[in-house]
Amino acid sequence: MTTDPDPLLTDLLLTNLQSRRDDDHVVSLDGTWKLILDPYDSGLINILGERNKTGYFRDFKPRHQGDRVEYDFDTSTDIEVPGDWNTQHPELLYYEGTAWYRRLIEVDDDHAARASAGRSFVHFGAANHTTRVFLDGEELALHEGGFGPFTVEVTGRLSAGTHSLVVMVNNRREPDRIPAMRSDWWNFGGIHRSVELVHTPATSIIDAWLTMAPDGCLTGGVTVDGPEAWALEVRVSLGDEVIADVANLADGEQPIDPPSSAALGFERWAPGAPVLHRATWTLHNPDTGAVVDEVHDDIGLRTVRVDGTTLYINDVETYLNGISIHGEGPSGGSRAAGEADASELLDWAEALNANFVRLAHYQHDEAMVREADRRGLLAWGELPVYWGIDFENPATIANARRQADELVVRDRNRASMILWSAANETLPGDGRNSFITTIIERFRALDPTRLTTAALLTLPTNSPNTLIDDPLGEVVDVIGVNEYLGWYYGDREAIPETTWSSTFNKPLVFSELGAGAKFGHHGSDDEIWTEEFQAAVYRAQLEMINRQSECIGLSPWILKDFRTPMRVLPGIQDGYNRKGLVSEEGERKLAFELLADWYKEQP
Ligand code: GCB
Repeated sequence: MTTDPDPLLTDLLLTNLQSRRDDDHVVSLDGTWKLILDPYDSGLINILGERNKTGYFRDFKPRHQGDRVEYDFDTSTDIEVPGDWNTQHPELLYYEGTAWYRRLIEVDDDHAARASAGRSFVHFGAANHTTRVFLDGEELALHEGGFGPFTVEVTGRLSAGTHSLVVMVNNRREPDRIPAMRSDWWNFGGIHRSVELVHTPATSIIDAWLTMAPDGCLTGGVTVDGPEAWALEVRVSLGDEVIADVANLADGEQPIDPPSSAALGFERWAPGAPVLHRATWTLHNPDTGAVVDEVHDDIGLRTVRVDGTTLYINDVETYLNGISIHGEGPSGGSRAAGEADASELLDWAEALNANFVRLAHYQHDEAMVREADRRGLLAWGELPVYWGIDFENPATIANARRQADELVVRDRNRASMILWSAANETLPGDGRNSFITTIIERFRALDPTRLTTAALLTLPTNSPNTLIDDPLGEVVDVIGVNEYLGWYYGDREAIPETTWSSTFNKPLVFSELGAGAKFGHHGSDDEIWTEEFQAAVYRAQLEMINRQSECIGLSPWILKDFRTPMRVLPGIQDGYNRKGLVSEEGERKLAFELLADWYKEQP
């Protein structure tokens, strides 16, 4: 099925928001919003299938007695943003469909004057899955994808007074979406990350990035937009040093290519030893010296590369002692959001002595990657290209590409981020191969400095010696191996003797392995669902992994038990995948200490 893309489909993304927050140019729209559920989409479409003229997006009030308005945001349910709707109202736990959010924005005279002096944007950290944004009844943007950030321009629309921001969010599973019909995690709906109103000058820096290439040189880019762009330049500084001046700003993104000596005096960022330097991009008029706009970011400098089957960070051979993490908060089984959740999840990763986190299976909250930068943890970022994707559908490919852009453009200033993952457990085939190759090429075009990967569904063949020959191995830089020896297949006793290699002379990461255990459930290590059983699988796996010469690390499945409708075994799963090393409330299972000890012993 091919349809023309909706003209309101947005690909605008304003980055470096932290800088604008520091400078007081951001107004948070988080807090209590109003919510109307709409399983039949009747707030958008009337019975003739046309756009509903009195739809919920109009946020109508009856004007006279007898005026028929069949909804009222003011007296509807409250909902907190950021947050999923499923865990805020018990009756919405399984709700999949449309919900309408409304937030009134009060603009005073000062605020209106400030807005009219430049540009204004509403920035969404993420909303799952398809979002339509309306301001004062007018539709401004459509966004597809449940985990990527997006920005909607509202310049000229914020006069003094009260404005109605209405957001239609739909999380129905559809065959052409990403993810599609099935995933082993909860389909949390709603505006689950922060919403902010951002003010910038009329000509402003839309995106600015700087990172270290594998050869130790700095590289990056800057995008300026606005009527004065042609007359301006961007000065790029690192700490107190000017490292580049960038002109030709009217022509879209411009590269930043400082001389190779530019990075010399700066201490490197390394796993376990994070050092961040302030980078500043100053948009100015080179004739008058007037500063028009400025953004900054705290950036770590490190190199990452592979040579054959070895991974090097700052030219030091590095082993990834990792753990996979879902974007679910540390307690309460709801969608994770913000710094507090990121901090607690990464505390657990550090308690495990991990130096690496696989942020599975979709784009996590930006707070996670920023926190990983501050702590010196390496990270893997991933797209929700998961089971059952419609690989042949051009609209689905276009959507995946946009999601790739959102992930890379948001996170390419982060030293922690070393691997862009295009997919998880996809079945080989021409359509799949070409789809994922397109995504990998997109990653490389946007950011040639990092490595690419995909977690492959790797069933052991020719056991005990598995040879990985999935054609995707040719495309990626690092091969992710999801294997569940001792759980979904294979005898636990045989695990230590198993070998894994590929035909590609590339590093392997054991991106998933594990076993289910209910916290507090004890017994013999042959008794399924006990902590002892899970620990025994880990023991055998670690013995096996120790012997794999092509392996550069592992990210077992998974840090914490997480909600999923696929796991229904009463008394054991109760709606949770139990492969966590900690329970959904953070209680540590035996395998946690076992892995923590093993990581401590690693060089
Ligand atoms: C996998 C998937 C992951 C599942 C896990 C499991 O291979 O990548 O999303 O949750 O297995 O527990 O079965």
